[in-house]
Amino acid sequence: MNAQLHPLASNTELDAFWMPYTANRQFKSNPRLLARAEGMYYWTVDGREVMDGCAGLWCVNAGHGRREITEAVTKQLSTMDFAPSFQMGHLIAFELANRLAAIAPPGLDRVFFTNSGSESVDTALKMAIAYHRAKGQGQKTRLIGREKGYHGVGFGGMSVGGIVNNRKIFGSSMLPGVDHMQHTLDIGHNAYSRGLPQWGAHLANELERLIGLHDASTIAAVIVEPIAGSAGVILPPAGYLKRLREICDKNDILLIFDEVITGFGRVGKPFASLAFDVTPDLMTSAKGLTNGAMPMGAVFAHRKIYDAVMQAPEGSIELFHGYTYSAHPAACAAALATLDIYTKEGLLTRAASMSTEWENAVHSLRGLPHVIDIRNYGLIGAVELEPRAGKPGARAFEIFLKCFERGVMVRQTGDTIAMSPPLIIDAKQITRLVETLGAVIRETA
Ligand code: PXG
Repeated sequence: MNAQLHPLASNTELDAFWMPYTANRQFKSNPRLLARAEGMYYWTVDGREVMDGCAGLWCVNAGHGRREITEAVTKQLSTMDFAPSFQMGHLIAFELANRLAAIAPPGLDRVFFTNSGSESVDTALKMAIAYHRAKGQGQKTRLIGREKGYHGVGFGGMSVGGIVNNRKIFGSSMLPGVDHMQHTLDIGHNAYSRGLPQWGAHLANELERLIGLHDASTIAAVIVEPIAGSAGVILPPAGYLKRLREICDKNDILLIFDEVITGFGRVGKPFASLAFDVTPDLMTSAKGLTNGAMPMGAVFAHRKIYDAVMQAPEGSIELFHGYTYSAHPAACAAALATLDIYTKEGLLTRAASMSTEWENAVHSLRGLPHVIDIRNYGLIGAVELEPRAGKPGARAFEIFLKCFERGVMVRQTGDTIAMSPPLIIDAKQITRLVETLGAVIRETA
């Protein structure tokens, strides 16, 4: 299962780079090195074409190598490379915030810039706490996440997250005052659901149990991914998110949607909140915001949150929070060019028109050896495999490696293979992606 190597790789010293979320030793003994990207494809250092079935890491929604973005960033860097956003401003940051507010879910028209999804999450959690304090409810600080949730790797995001491998070694360093609802993956009831599963809206009532335990007066916010990505594509049962919204409203608890992967067209609307018709109070984003071309995140806050925090004394800094690179000019330029492409090419809604074709393709893998569930929504698909006895994740990892050798890039997480192609994918490319995965599954013991 050796992915083909370029002679360059063996000359390259690979030890110094401690790679993120990577089996470093496995990788360095057999590296998969990418060198170039265009449209739907990567090319490896040895010139092999690999179809991108993951939009990089769920971020390159308009496909690779978009000249408009390169040109906008280049122009911005040569005009003004950096400008502070602390007590200073530059115009395209305001322009970008306005453009984002215009496509945001209703009311979420105040935008705070970060550099990643993890920073967006920690920012949103802090905003929730700051909001209640500004309203004279400083005791509302507790945060509720969900099992199998992924909210990045900051201490806040890790604490509200619910993926055990991300948490267990950091044990007692988690934020205090965090609790978790149960997740919504139930293969017993919902295997092979097409789109949203019909069973499980009642799982949202778990929030009432936690309110019963902690009391609403101690809880600031609930954070969930509308569709969980990292844990292997977990969909909200029909009606589940609405029910969460109702319970939050009844108890003056803020609802945060982490839309880092679902934002910017992945589910057929600009945001999952719009697709599911449930409006959160805070919404995190990153990834597709710049088509992955520059690191950038954004938190969308409901105006009521901004207005409450703005009650601070005149002339004082209202929220003691921000990043050196918040609203970095080059990132703003990339985001503006990206939004232009999304608008011009209809990419924020294209996943809706491709979703039936995508759904049929992904579900055609049903019945293959070891496949136990298939899930899809928008241009997201996942195939769940039965784990090998005593070796969780091994089968899916082998499938990931073989797919890469055969020229398609998919993502493996646990025993799930996830796909989230660039939103420009066409019917023939869908067929090639899914058929390659199918052939590899068929021949993997
Ligand atoms: N929230 C969510 C919902 C995410 O999916 C983050 C926060 C953190 O974003 P940053 O930019 O700090 O990495 C994420 C990141 C995968 C995969 O294949 C998913 C992510 C990252 C890498 C791989 O599922 N999500």
